[in-house]
Amino acid sequence: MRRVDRQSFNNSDGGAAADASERKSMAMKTVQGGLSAAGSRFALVVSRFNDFIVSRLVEGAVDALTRTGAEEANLCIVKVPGSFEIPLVAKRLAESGKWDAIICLGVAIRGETPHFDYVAGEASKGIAACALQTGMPIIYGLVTAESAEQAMDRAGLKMGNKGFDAAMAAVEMVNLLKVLGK
Ligand code: INI
Repeated sequence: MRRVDRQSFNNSDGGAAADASERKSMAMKTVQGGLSAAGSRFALVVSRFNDFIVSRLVEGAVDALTRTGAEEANLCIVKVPGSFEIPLVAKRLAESGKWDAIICLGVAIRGETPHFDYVAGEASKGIAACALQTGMPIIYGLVTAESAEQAMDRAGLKMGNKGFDAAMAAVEMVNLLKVLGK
């Protein structure tokens, strides 16, 4: 594979630089997590607010986990009142040492409330902070949408299922962190 990067492009000795670049890219290692969930343990933190849409995210997430080999006995759904409560519970679960990844699922709809921005913003910041503080894969599976219709599209209708995607990210991250080690 020939990689033409900015350095080789700017070098007057274009051919030699390109060859050097090629050698470098052949020696370069790519590290990524595999997609087997066998033997891994996942907790799903699930908001009850907008349950009629969030339940579809849960279905998508469980589908992804079981398709990739997770055993149902290694899955646990923990329900919280709303997305705002997700980070605290995700942190508690992460610190318990019982799980390999935490998958956070919720739906915030702008049209429904003026405090959408606070709920969505705090939940997002909290989930990110929680992952960094605990060093665990704490996966962001929140749908933020302008309307219920748009949220439904992202929960299994026109635009895939964000719950499925979040679970796949969780599986990949568990395996990536294993490869990277401590
Ligand atoms: N919770 C959500 O999960 N989604 C929302 O859209 C939402 N809005 O917009 O109000 C929402 N509010 C509840 C919030 O998460 C807390 O449960 C509540 O404020 C109690 O702390």
